[in-house]
Order: sequence, then C-alpha cells, then structure tokens
Amino acid sequence: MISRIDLRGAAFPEGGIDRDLLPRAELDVEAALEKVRPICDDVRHRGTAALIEYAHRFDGVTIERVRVPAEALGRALAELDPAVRAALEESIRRARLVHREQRRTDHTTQVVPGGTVTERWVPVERVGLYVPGGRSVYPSSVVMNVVPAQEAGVGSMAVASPPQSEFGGLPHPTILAACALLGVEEVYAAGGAQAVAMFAYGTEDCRPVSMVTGPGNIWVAAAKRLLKGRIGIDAEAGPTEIAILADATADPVHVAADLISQAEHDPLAASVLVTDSEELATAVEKELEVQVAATKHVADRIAPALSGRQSGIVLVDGLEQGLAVVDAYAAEHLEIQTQDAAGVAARVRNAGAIFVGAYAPVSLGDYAAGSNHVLPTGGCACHSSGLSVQSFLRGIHVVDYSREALAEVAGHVVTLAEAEDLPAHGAAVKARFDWKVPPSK
Ligand code: HSO
Ligand code: ZN
Repeated sequence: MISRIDLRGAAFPEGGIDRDLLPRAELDVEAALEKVRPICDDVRHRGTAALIEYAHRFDGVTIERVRVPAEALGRALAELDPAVRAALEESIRRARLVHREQRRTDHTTQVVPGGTVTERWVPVERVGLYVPGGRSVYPSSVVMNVVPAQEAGVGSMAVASPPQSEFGGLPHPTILAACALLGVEEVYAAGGAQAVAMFAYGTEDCRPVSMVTGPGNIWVAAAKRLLKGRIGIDAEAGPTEIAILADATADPVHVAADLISQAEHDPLAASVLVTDSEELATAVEKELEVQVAATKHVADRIAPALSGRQSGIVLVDGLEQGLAVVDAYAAEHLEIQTQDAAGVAARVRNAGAIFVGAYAPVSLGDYAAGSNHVLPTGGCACHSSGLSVQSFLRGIHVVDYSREALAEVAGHVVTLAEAEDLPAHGAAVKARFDWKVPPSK
C-alpha cells in the first residue's frame, strides 16, 4: 500500500539532500488561475447577483441572499450537540491561552539622545475568513483562524462558507455554531473563488476586507494568488502532510494510526515515515493494513493518499540522516517518535509544527493542544510559519528625531544620497539647516 524509498548508503551532501528525492504532492494552482479570473471579475462588477448565480452553478443551491441572518446563527448554536459545544469551548480556551501570549508589545529604541524608533504593532482592521464546506466541514478551523485574529485585536471579521442544499442554502450548521460561539456575527453563504472575490472587492452586503485567511480547495488557492496584493493572505494551503521521524523505540501502532489520521483528509494528503529501523518499517506496513481496513474514509481518501507518490516510508542510515531528510522535506506536521524525542525535536530546523514523543499525536494539535493547525504545506515550512497573532499584525516604525539628533547624522545622509545619485534626498536634510549648498550634480 505505501511505497518505500531506500536512502541508506546514499550520499547526504553538506547543503542538505535533494527535495526531489522525497515524496510530495503537486498542486497546479497556476492552471486554475485562468478559470477563476472571470469569476472574480464578475463578482467585482455584479456583486451579490453574481454570488447568487455561482451558488446555483457551483453549489447547486438557489439562494435569495448571501448574508446569513442572525437568527440562523443563534439557532445553530442552540441546536449544537452539547458534547461538541463543550469540546469546541475547550479548544477555544486552550487556543486563547497560547495565542494571547503571542501578543507583541510596542518597543522604542533610543538610537541617539533625541532620536528614537518605535515599532508599533497594529492589527489589520478587517479580515475575511474562508471556511470550506463539502468534504471538509471543520469547525476546528474556524477556531484556529478566528482566535489569533481576535487576540491580535482585529476589529472586524467576516466568515464565508459555501451554501449547502441540505441546510436550506445556509453554510453547515456546525460552522455557524462555531462562529456564534466565537462571537463572529457576520457570516456569508459563499464558497470557492467567488467568496474570496467578495472579500477582496466587497459587495452591496459585504464591506471589503484587508486580509483573507483560511484553507480551501484549488479554486480558493487560485483566487488568493490572483488577488494577493489587493488583499493580504495567510498562505495557499495545500493538501495536509504528516512526517514522522521514528526509531526502533517507536510503537508501530501509534505510527500507523498517525499516518492514517492525516491521510483521512484528502486523496492528495501525504503521510511520510522516516526511520532507520527496518523492523519498524515492516511493522508499520503490517499495522497499516490492519488499521486501514478498520477505518472509515478508505476508498475515497486514505487508500489513494497512502499509496500515492506523495506518501512513503523513507529508510535512512541513522538519526543524522533522518534529521537531514525531515529538514529537506519541511513537513506541515512533524512527529518525533525517537529516544530523547525532545532533544531530537530541538535539532529540527524546518517544520510547520513539531509533535514530541508518544503522547503528542497530530490529532491533538488539530483540535485541542492550544497550538494552531493552520500551518505551511508543500515545503513552505522552510520559510514560513503557521497562523498566529503575528499574522494579523503589522509592525509600523515610528521615527522621531529632534533637530539636534538629525544634525548629528545629516552629513552621513547627504553622503549616502550623493553616492546613490539622489541629490534631492540630501537636499531634504540640508533644507532644515539653512544648508544653502545646492544639491551636487
Ligand atoms: N490537519 C488539518 C487540520 C484539521 N484536522 C482540521 C482536523 N480538522 C491541517 O492541519
Ligand atoms: Zn487533521
């Protein structure tokens, strides 16, 4: 079911191993751009009428309005299963604990007497959160997007999720209930690229936002790429990935269960085991057979995900090579199931989130560790981090210099301006000191 890649004996060059040797899904967002462009333009020009038409065409639902009425949110919360409500509340509580501590405080540096630079952290004013519908109805993702935005101090937030025919053209009731639980009152029944366009351009119902976050399918990713610049985005979330670095001490039952857990998301999800233990590899293969047979979404997601070329068991010579492999792979989620797991985890450079030891499965992080589950995929963990309070803040430098402080450095500014052949830059400083020398040619 899952393939093996044997890197034992392979050369591991100084600068890290070639990523192309490792399994990974490919998602052609570029090809989707041309399809979403006319949709986004249409929403820009026709607003709500276009959204209603796309709800019919793409979601198969006839809707009369896009904005979800307040009563529907209240009803969804009142009808939410109490156990689900309790679990969501605990998830929110833990996420708040962690994200609250990420808040930055403004910092002023006195560069010289009378000359300061303050870094002032200012939240984005208004954010749109996209929540997928269909195969993936994830109230947990509402929590993971809304909590950091709220803790950052974002003043205005709107959620969009596709209209569902079985729920009378409203988004899924669990999504509505999660919004209500988090105090988000502005919700729209809109999906796909058209929802991102609604946020970016605004419509009669929806004021434009400055930033769009949240996972989505390839059309959502393409619309985010297209409209990036006009709006800020978190990331173009690709299919979920789990990598597990394990040695002979790992329990194959845990390893197999965790590989399957993320394969459950998507036929393109990636499950990768990196190990120096052939015995573990064999035991995990056997365990996968047993556990896959006993689980739910096998045919449509788990079997294709595990047998796809994006998944595999990578055999390495030892821990050092294992670390080189996981760093090159830069997984969205990385579990360390080795001896001295914490020590090994501390040596990892590239991962969206690291799960240490036998009792920190990725599923814990998906729902209730307190960490965020919106994480960089597709190798982006080598340059980006997951969603956090920081994602919703901008650091503004406030420069405050007195006459004396400017005078002290004026000569250097003028010299550099001249070195760059920008004499008018220098002149702006000279003008403040009756420095009547004309800008040099
Ligand atoms: N593992 C997914 C998040 C998720 N899991 C939502 C369950 N629900 C991407 O990190
Ligand atoms: Zn998950």
